[in-house]
Amino acid sequence: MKLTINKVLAREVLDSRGFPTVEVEVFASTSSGKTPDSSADSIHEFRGQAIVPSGASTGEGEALELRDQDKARYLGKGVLKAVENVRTKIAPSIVGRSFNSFAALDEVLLDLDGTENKTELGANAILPVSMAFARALANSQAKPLYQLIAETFGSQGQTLPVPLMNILNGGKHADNGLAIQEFMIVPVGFKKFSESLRAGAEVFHHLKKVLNERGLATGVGDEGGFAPHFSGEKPHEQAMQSILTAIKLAGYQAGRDIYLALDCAASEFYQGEAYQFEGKRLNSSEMVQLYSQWVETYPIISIEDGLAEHDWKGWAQATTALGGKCQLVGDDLFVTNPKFLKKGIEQKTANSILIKLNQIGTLSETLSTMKLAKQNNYASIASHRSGESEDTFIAELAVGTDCGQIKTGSASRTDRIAKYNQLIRIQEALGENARFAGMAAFKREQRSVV
Ligand code: 2PG
Ligand code: MG
Repeated sequence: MKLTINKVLAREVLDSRGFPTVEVEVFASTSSGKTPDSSADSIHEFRGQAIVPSGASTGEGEALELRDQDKARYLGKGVLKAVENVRTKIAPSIVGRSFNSFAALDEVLLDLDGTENKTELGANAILPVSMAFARALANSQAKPLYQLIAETFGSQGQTLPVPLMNILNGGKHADNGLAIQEFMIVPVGFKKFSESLRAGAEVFHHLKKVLNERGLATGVGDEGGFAPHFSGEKPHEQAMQSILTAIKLAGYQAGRDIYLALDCAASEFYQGEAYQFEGKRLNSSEMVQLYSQWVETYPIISIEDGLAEHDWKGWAQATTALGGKCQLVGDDLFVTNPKFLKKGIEQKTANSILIKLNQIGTLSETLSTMKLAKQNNYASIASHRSGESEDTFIAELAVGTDCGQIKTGSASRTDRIAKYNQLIRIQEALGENARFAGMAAFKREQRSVV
């Protein structure tokens, strides 16, 4: 059944860092509902709402995030131009029109923009419309969003993802001198999502005690993880050691129940063809050697952006050395864009991709990238941005595509917890059909190929 768009509202709201972002509401009705003689009551109007997130360590190839650059407002970060683009360019082109899928609406949005990187309208104008319409469509069909996504993607929509929980923050998300941006725990060895989440939260609380006892700060960074300033030698290993201690104190076994994962966001410390790391300048092979040592020493299951986005040679070395042992995730490298993912597949670079809707700009394109990943046995990880909101779209995306992994921050800050809580609700709604991805999500041979 087609859904006719009646009204599109857009407004500037704030993200989790207190900077502006765009919220959109779409109001639509089923075309059969509106007959000339129907009473007001029989017209079924459906609503969808969405807020776009915003990154700090962004990849160069990301779709454009349109900012006003007016220093008098929000330090230049206002999004009134993007809001205006929704109101005056997008809304007039879609209001009154009917669509039977979100792909059909997305096509119109893409045509309207007409540029490769959404530079005409801004991805932060296009994406919230795409997301909000998908929600309105799911509502009109009286089904949860994850189910609509599953039907479109051709999946079952019953897999609760393993959370990759960023409990120790560094890089651009903290001011603590750690080059590596994210130290995550990955509670895989559990039967249910809620048990995995519980383990992760317990480790987070124990980590607070571990840091407290060492006299280290326990304030949290952008993604809700602690951001302590480790002094002395090898601060990155101190970070991993502290997490291992917390896992033990929480009563879990590292390397069985819970693993570690890193997002190095290495483009951020790559300067003049070298990695500025713990006071040294390391070349790509030295960086790969360091990761190899770490993978031998620590139960690391996944490394994201271990090399900079333009260092494809370094990425190739890393994939040869570590690709068989560890999940290697391209974030800034692939920017959720099929063009870059194809290059990675052709060159056998990395073996997984981070999925961020706002890097590419529509739900349909996001699903195409995930499809390409699946067909080539690359794992997809549904991901938040460091600037988030109460919007829980990525929880629906993770379950809907059965991708098996979600990266959505630590066990604190409501912007992060909102996604976990939505997954708990979905787990309950799925009842006996709910599956937890567990270790299978990290095993190439166990991931089903489309
Ligand atoms: C990342 C993300 C999310 P940002 O690098 O993976 O954790 O950070 O949104 O700042 O790009
Ligand atoms: Mg990243």
